Amino acid sequence: MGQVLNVRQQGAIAILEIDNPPVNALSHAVRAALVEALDSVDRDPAIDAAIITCAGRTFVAGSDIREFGKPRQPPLLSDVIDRLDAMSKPVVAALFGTTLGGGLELALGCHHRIAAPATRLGFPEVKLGLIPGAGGTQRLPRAVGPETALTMIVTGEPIMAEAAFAHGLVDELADGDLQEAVIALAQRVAKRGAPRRLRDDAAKLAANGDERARFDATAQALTKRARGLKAPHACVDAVRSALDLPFDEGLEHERAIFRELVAGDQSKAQRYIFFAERAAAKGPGLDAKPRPVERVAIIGAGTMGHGIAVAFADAGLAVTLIETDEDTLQRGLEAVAAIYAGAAKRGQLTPGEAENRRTRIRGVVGLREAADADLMVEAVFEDFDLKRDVLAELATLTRPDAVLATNTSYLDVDALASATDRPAAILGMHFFSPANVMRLVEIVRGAKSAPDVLATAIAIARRLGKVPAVVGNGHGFVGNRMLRQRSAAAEQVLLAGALPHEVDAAMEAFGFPMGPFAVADLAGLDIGWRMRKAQGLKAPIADALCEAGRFGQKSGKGYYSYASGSRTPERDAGVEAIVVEASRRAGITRRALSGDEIVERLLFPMINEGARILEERIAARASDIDVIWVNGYGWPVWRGGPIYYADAIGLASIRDKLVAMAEASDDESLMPAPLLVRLAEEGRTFHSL
Ligand code: 3H9
Repeated sequence: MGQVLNVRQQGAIAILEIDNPPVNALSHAVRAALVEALDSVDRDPAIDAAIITCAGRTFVAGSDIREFGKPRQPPLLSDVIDRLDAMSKPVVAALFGTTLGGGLELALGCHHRIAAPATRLGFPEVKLGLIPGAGGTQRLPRAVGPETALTMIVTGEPIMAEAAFAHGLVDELADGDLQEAVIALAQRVAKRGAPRRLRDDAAKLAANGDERARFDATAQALTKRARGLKAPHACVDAVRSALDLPFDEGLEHERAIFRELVAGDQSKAQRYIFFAERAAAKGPGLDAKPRPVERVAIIGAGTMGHGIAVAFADAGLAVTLIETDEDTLQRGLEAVAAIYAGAAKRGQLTPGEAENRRTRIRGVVGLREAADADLMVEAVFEDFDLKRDVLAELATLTRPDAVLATNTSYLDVDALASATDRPAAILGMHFFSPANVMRLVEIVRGAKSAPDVLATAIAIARRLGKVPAVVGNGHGFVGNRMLRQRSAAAEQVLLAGALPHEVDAAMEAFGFPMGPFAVADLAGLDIGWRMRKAQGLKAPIADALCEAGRFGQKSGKGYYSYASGSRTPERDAGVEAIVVEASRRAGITRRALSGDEIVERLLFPMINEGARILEERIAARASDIDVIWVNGYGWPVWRGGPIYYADAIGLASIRDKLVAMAEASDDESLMPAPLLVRLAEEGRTFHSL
């Protein structure tokens, strides 16, 4: 291991520079070197103050997540911060880049903080199923007040340096050179005598009755959507102890919670997803240099097209949104305006920023307008011939180095590409609706997609703040192919005896934000109906609903009914009669199904399809499937994804249940996939592949 801490001296100031690429995580070597360096700063009479800073692209972005779950090796981060508390000389933190988690705790342990203007500061631990574990929940409320601290810690969202300065989290902003500014600050504070410690500063904590009521209301609002997650509640618990307990007892309470969470199943699953997300766009042929992208054209201003346009505009890119006629274009632009008006109304964006983003999207008529774009995303209606014709025309209009992406949910990307004269420039970018919100993008690798075309799509997806997962070309790719199994199983479960609300309740209890039938109503039932008809397939209940004009929320009724203007599903006796009648016609005697049985019958066929997808190499690794389901389909992150879940249950048990389901329903397609059978026989997991 190279040197992880560079120590140098400038006059009477010691500069401790952490050098642990890529993100200066606080691994054991860094912690040990810091304690040693702080000891020697305190001992050295020639030193008046110290600076903690970092080499590379960022100040410390957190503890080293890879060390969690392994035996703890002292000095711990809390020992480093205790050492800071015990210093006789002031220590100043020079912040830039992403000052996160343990990095922010280290900074809060220092006696002064200065930040470059572009710095982002936050506690993302909650996203790993954790709370800050080295004093963050006790020192942040002392620095910024309980409510701001609570919001930062429970949401995990970072704030910008300017806001941090306004809240008192940093003492100064460095307008010019950070290194010069921090030295000047260190020289000034060196003259002031004993260091100022946050542990001694309770001024912002003095919560009166009103403040306390506001704190409780904020806590309740922030945890409302926590759905099965333990960490958000634990964050509230820890921050509240900053108000209720003396500092050292608060620290002790925080540590106890952290230790419990870090050893628990939820955080383990969430840490697994953290690394899985970073792996999902890596692999052979995926590390080419991306082509530069500044100008983007989106073809089609429908639901997907305008949502994708907003995603690009949100990331600061100029977008040309193209339609075939003025009326359709205007409807798309109105939808864009409505999205930004909503964001401004909810306080997510200032009215000025919302307007800035809206005007980044220029609406025009005619494909020719795409000619100078670096990247085109075709998002026209999901119809093979239409998409083929649009892509073929784009290929003739645009520059030879432009990248052409098709946003398709099911279609054969190779067949689309081969209808153009530039198949190497083409790939799939499958966005999820609403495209400006959902994080997943399936990057569909065509047989001929050039390596730098793939790299460009991956880089741009990251720039949009999305999670790219590279998948192979095959009907429905990964996510929708598995979803189809779940939808078929859901129909079977209704026929067997369950009602829509029972199925939805079971899946929500499992941790999905919405049950499959509520989702179907939201998405619209007619698309699936049309697809089934085209393929000669039948789903007696879903078909009967569509035949009765029940297309979901848009028609005010689907699996549920909806009061005018409401999105709340209500049980509908008419639907329940259709379900019962369908069972009767199929000769099935209806019976009660438990929540557990419903969950197994919906999820195991999906997992089985995942095995086939892995066998066919449509997904390169088991964890890619988990990334897709967590980010695109609402799979509860604390359960780690369907393949992670399958491994946890044990593949032999899933194999046996699938066999039983196949036999009971006389449905061969439910028989366990060869890969699942082989792994189960060998006592292995999907992740061992
Ligand atoms: C914590 O601090 C607990 C404390 O309260 C105290 C405990 C007692 N550790 O994301 P990128 C790797 S919990 C280890 O692609 P970007 C990452 O895997 C932590 N590795 O870059 C990747 O490796 P590879 C709280 C880490 O520029 C590489 O660095 N902090 C860590 O898009 C580049 O990452 C967090 O949760 C880490 N902490 O984004 C912050 N962080 O190249 C987590 C990154 O092999 N990190 N790696 O795939 C992030 O959010 C982003 O990485 C960051 C940079 C925004 C920093």
